[in-house]
Amino acid sequence: MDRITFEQEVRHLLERQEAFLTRRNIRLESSNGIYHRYQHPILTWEHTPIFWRFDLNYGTNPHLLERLGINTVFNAGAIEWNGKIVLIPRIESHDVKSFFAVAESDNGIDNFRFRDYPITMPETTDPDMNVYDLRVVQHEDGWIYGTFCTERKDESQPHDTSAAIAQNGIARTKDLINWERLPDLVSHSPQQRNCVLHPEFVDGQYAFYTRPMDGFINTGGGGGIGWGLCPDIENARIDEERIIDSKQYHTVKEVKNGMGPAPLKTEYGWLHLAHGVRRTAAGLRYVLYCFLCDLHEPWRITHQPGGHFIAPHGIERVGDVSNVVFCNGWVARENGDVFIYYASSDTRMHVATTTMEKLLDYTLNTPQDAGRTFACVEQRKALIEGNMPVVEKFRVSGFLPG
Ligand code: M1P
Repeated sequence: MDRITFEQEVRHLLERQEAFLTRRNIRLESSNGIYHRYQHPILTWEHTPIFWRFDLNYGTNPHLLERLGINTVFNAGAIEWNGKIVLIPRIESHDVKSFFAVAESDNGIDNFRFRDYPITMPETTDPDMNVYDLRVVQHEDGWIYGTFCTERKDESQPHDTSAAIAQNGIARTKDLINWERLPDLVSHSPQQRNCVLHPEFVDGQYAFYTRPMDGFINTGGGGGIGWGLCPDIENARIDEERIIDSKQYHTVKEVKNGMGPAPLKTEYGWLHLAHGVRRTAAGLRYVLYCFLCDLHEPWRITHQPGGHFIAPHGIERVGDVSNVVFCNGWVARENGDVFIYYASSDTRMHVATTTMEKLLDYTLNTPQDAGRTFACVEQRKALIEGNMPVVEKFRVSGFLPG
């Protein structure tokens, strides 16, 4: 390619991306009345800047080849910051290392744009092999915290090249630009993932939702969402960890579960979004579910609707790890809107929108999992029975066939 063609090609790349980044997202009709999905994913590898991937200098890249590819953009932390919606996703390069970067949008629905540089996340004295799934929490101590998974080789199994140890990394910032890395969370569990900092002090201490695990993939006997207090965030240590939401046979969280984003404070209690995992013949299936905890005893669940809140749908079912939805970021706005940022199949980010009023109605009034088929049929029959007078009216008026 000669220099003039090279420059035209660069311009073409940038123009094409600009058109893609500025396209509008369309709200889809809701199928359940609870939330709306949107036509397009909000973040994908194609949203990452061209200058993160290509060397744009003719002298060193005359064929305009991509030098450092991006594979996927998913599992984003979220926060409303200076009037914008800020997402911090897990960005996975072709080399399968993940990193964090800030993407911002004015409306939280479309036109998300990455800042020029990724986040420089400092290391501890024990360098991370990989970091991912950041939860962003504005804590009442005045800091914004990021808690994330840090993964390192399991040196006790030198011959198993996939043996890894997951622990919870902690960093904090005041401006979402400069991050101070704190020592990793210490707990009695050999592995930790999906740890989330509670936004307020509890009994004067920091409080964490945890997910103790025996192995890197399998949670083993201690599976479930845990809770523990920690007096010092600068040397975070949980001595007593108790399970507050256990995995359970023949439910959406049969194999494992994990906390999603930090809970939202409401007048009825702390509202949570978590993921539950079930084993199927096609592999693991990840769905999202909600529950509410007591305002003054945030470790005590008061309401838990049965079944899933969001499950993979359509194109969401397919990706690098198919049949997965995962959420570690949501934003409750002052006007009552709630934006739920969820990823599908470890590949891309989506938004679903609802209101706090609807979310609370869903969580407070959706029946619990009745436990077994007979009881579930009774539960459904009660719903149908209550509806029959309405159905009859539609039948009499000819709107429904008799
Ligand atoms: O691949 C699905 C998810 O698997 C892990 O989540 P969990 O620890 O709950 O099984 C994480 O690697 C997560 O990033 C990923 O989306």
